[in-house]
Amino acid sequence: MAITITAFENSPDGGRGLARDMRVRWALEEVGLPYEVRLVSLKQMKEPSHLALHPFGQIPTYEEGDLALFETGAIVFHIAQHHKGLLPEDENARARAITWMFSALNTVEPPIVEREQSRYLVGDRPWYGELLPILEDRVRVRLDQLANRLGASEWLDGTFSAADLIMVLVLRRLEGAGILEEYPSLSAYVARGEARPAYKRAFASQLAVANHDRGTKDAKRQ
Ligand code: GTB
Repeated sequence: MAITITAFENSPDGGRGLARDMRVRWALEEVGLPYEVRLVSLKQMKEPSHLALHPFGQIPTYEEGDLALFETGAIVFHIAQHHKGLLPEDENARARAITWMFSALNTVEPPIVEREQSRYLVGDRPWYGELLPILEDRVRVRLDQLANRLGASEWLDGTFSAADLIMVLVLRRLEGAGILEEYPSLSAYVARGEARPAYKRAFASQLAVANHDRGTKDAKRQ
């Protein structure tokens, strides 16, 4: 069944793999499923046809036959449930991997996004200089705990799983913050994820959108 996902027409990160469609692209690449990408503008995301797919007017969405999904956690889980390679076969190991998926999304990601968003939301307030270190310390609390649990292991629980895929991309959201670098084991964990061939294919396909866009703009300027 053909799969179509949506992604930013103009990703604010210039295609550096930080937008959440990267999670879906990477999962599809890991299990070897081909997919189409429909690019949408910020305006189109708020129009009825996109809102019918995504009630919150965001990307990514996932269409497969008459099934339409939103929320990257659910999409990656759906892919992992139906194709080998992203969740262990053993029932308990599978349940633990799913637990880690939820913890990446519900426990580790929120303080990271809170810190990042604070600059856009209140970066111009006189007290922002006091708030930022507080938010950064909230991130460090989670990274300390995660690094303790990961120890010298390669992946969160045995072999690579959908949980690592999501956790690696959640940690990548710290790019430029100068915090992840305080945790050599977590930096190495992210690097291991980025070294996977499926990650590289997903990253290249997201970057190609931005490069194509730049090429088109350059051609128009000439
Ligand atoms: N919980 C949802 C999920 O996991 O699917 C969240 C989806 C979401 O946040 N989508 C964002 C979106 O559509 C794009 S990924 N935003 C537009 C809107 O809400 O109107 C968030 C994102 C965007 C850009 C960067 N970047 O450029 O670095 C990183 C992450």
